Amino acid sequence: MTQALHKLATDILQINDRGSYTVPTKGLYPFQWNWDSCLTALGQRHFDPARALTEIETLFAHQWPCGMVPHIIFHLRDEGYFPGPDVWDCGRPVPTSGITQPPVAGFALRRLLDSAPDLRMRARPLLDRITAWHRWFHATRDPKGTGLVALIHPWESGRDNSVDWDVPFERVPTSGIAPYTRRDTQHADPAHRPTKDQYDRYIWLVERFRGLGWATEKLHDASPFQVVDPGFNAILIRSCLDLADLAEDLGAPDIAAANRGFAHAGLQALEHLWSEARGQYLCLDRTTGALIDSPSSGGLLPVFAPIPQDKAARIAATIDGHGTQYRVASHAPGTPGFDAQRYWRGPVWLVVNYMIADGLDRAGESAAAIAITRSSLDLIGSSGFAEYYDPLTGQPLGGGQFTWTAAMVLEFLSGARRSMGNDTSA
Ligand code: 9WN
Repeated sequence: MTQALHKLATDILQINDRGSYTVPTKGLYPFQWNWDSCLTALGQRHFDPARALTEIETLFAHQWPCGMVPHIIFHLRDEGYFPGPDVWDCGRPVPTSGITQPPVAGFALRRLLDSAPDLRMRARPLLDRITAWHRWFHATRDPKGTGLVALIHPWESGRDNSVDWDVPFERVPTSGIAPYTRRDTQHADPAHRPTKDQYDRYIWLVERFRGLGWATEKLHDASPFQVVDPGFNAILIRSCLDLADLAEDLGAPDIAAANRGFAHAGLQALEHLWSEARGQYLCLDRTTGALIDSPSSGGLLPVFAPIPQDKAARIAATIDGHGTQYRVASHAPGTPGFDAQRYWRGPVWLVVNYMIADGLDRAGESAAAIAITRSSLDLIGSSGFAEYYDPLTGQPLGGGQFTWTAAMVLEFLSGARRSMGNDTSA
């Protein structure tokens, strides 16, 4: 079983490999996505570490001069995706989008180099580039210096249509946008994708930012959507800490100090987002200053960063409390807005499982980490390498032959062998 999964996962990574970057899946997502690529590198490291490093290098070759790393790089033209490069119109030599995604690069680079130390010198320039991205976040997305950065578009979170965004999204208009044709609903079941109303608002925001010439220093204040996502910030904090460790090893104390400073401020501020009632963290609507009482996986992800031990234990209990056949549901079952099949409003995503399990393991919650690992591998065994899954039934949903799902399987298999005494062959 283990060997068969390993082979299937490796095949998917190779099928979706376009030479120097990997597409998330054929058809639905024909370009390079930011956090997909970084997590994909973790899968590639198991059979070709040098290729894994190329994946991250290619992404950073398209970093903007201001430090922002775009969420999509449109390497080749493909009419199969909307919104394409003409809608974004960012004026880059190779077209990109103009917003960003969860900054998991620092974490991924460190994990890659831990298993491939011979690549460290080649990877050295990435330390400066990733640090420039972290600086950009704090300069442009935390203008008042709170310690936490805000998203200005739901796509930045990577959890596009989470229930978390429903209230702040009401402030984004739907009128006045250019007519458009969605492509995603031609590749995947519309009942499992975001709604038309949500797409109208996604596009309104893109047009607003485009109207400001993509001057990234202006966009935060100009956006009617400003949300502090605890999961996104935890990923940034973890990446800062991992990058700081790498920088120390490679003799770059200034890079280490800058990243530790960001992480320290972030960890302190994150505690203000804790909800004792929910047993998890919550998003903050920066426009109103109110916490958003929506129990989604974004509030469980902070365990990926070194949060206090008692909070990690509560997060493990909260996940147990979901009571779903497969973990981790992207929104707490039985609470308002939960939809077992609609994208980020309920389904299980293996990348999120991986980061939560990794954090729980580091926090000493190894039983909870193993439960997630086992559940993830069971899901793949029964439902294949889908984009996401129904947490109640395991039904595969969205795109198939999905790259980051395959990458996470390789990671789970290697971690499972370590933490479960090699008993995953059953
Ligand atoms: C918009 C590629 C991406 C992931 C996101 C996921 C989805 C895009 C879309 O696909 O978002 O960025 O068009 O639906 O939500 O997390 O990076 O796999």
